[in-house]
Amino acid sequence: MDSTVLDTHINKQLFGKDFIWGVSVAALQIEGACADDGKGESVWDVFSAKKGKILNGDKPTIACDFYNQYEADIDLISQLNIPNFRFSISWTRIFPDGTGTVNQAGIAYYNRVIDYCLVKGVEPWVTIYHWDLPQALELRGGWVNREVVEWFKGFTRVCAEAFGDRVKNWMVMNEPAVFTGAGYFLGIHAPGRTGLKNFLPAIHHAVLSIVAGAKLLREILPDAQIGTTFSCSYIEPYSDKPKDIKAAVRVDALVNRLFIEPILGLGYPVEDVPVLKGLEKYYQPGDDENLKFDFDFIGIQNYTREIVKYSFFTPYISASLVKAENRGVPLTDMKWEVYPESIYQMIKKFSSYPQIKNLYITENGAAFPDNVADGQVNDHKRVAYLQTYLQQVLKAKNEGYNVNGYFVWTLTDNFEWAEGYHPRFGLIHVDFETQKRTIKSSGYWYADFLK
Ligand code: GCO
Repeated sequence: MDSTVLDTHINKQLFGKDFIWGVSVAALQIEGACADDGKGESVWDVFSAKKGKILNGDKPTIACDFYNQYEADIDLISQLNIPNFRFSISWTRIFPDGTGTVNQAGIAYYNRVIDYCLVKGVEPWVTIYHWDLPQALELRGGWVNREVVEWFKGFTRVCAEAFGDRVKNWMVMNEPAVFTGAGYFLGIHAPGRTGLKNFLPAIHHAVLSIVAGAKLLREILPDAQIGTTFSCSYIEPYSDKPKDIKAAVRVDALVNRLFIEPILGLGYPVEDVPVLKGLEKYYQPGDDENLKFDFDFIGIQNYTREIVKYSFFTPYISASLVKAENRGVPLTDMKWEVYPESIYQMIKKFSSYPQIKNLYITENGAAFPDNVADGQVNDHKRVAYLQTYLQQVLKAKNEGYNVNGYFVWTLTDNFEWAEGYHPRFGLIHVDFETQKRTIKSSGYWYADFLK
């Protein structure tokens, strides 16, 4: 990376006064209180209780105890001058069994969170689904069962009707590629299923649900801003060899195009990933219309890039990733390459779809091994990461690409899915024994930047 870029000043004004600044979290990763006040079990509660699934046997049972400490944490958001807070709704707090009877204590809890945000001048941005499917629904087939579309609509309707008078910004679903890929193909995330017979129907039912949820939100809340969020990584071939270049095209289709393209009316990227032809089996008449929605915004979430090479032995896509740890590049604690240009390339890529009206970066951030010393956490690597990625966002914006907001992942250190509590992504350090919060240097930096 060009070191002169590091020296250039970066300030909020350069992004314009309408640019949206925020911070993102997800219910399962922070709330804890996993069986309190009538909450039902999610697939993550069940998956994390199984041996060997989560690093160090960690569980989301207590997490950051946000359920009980939300006021203090929202105070911290306001203290850090962060105007927008993106969080998700736990499906099993609202419907302990996924469908059927509404748990009023769950509604009351999110009302308290939303109301407290508004008292503190923090705008709530709600993600309806961030991966914590009710276990009762998983037992009925989960994302593999087409009925999930109706279950999801039921959940969406209750959220819209309960919170829509105060919540103006909605994201239907978080990163479908990750919960279907890791949860229904690789089996490394909840519910731990594997193979195409789970993966393909989960993909199709996720797209149908995103669109059905969005249509319902628009119907119930015609003035709301409606979006949905996707993970994306800049994909580059390992060499100039045609085999590597083609392998990179396939991985790019799977990682970056699989969900956005049907939603924009372009269909699944079947030409580049022929195994996706198997999706046809799950189609029903009229589905083409039910795969499309005209979103007000698309959230993209970028952390890194991947280098791809041809691999004879990898089934379905004949491609493999060249691990960042073997490439001698700077790494985060997730062993992801620090590569700021990735976010620029992803903004460019998603901006190139004329159907997308507005892009926000709904997640970007990094895990580093942070320690508290003398009451301080000097996480200069995270500060540099955020600054250099933001410079690339600014570059894209200045070149006329359609990016209008940025949310840091994440507020506090939290439960990082299969990696447990080990990777620390927060602007605020959490001592998980005592629940003590310590604002890191990056938190102070963001506060100063946003002042
Ligand atoms: C995701 C999720 C977050 C993660 C974050 C870091 O993007 O995977 O939205 O829940 O914690 O991305 O891996």
